[in-house]
Amino acid sequence: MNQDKNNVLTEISKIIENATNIALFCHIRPDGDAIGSMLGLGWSLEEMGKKVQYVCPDELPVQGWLNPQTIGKNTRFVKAPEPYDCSILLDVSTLSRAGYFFEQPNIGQPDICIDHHVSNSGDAKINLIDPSAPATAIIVAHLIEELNFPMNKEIAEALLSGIIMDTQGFSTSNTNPDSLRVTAKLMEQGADLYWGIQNILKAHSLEAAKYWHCGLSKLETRGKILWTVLTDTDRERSGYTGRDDAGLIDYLASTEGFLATVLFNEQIDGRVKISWRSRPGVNVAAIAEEFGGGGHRQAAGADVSGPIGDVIERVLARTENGVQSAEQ
Ligand SMILES: [Mn+2]
Repeated sequence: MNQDKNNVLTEISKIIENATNIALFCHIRPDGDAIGSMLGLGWSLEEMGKKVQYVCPDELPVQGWLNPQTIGKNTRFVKAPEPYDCSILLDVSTLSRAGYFFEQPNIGQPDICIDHHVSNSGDAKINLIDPSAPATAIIVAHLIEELNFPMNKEIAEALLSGIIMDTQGFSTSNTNPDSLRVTAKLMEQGADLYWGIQNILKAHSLEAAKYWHCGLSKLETRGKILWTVLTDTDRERSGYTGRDDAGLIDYLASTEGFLATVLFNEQIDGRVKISWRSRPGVNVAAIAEEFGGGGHRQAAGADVSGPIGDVIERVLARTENGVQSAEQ
């Protein structure tokens, strides 16, 4: 480990040691890694006797995350925190991704940010960022080990759930030996890999299957781009209650013959949530950033306001551009 990272860990250790009431924040429209990282770190801090607030500024996803109740834990999520003496952002690439909370006046800078997004803007006082980690949960697992924080089966299970989701069951191009080493250690603590893959990654409802049907029936192509759209009507028709894509983008991304996949997901507030997936060589994080979003080279997202037809046209044109320059 380099000296910089050692300094950052020492700082984090000092801040946490002096704190009694810690607010953890994940990002809007949280995913399995955001929640798993928050729960894993939070439960470890609770073992140390800290009061922990689990701030999730948005609706919890319908699927693809570890619900504490399923492993016998009774953890409560809140939309906004009560007063705290230390704040930690997890899996949050920029402050606006933490929701409206930090946009209010007199809130101040968050104390710590732990993240793996290549687009992270370093908005906290102390930033522990590792873009080579396929999941924020992996960085948290290292932090817990290196600072000798408490670890147990539930903490390991929460962290493993984040790793499983962000690596799509160890199948993404950024899955590296370290992810597998960390996973092996979490399994030695009692985390159940098979349970996680079946119940967090693969499980879905009948409504989700019907919702997929809506998206699949509208599949379109533009050159080497595969794309589709999910609308509010699709949600109503299928009975799917989530505002996400129920994981459809990751299925579409494996379609042979395409370099990029785009999914447009109409939201109730007039915005369109866009998800990109790409083959190595096409950097969709760079494209997403131009639309105010961010993410990883092979998986990125953005929220764009405007009539859905206009948004689709602008985004596809820009993506086509990215795909063409990768082909040259
Ligand atoms: Mn993540």
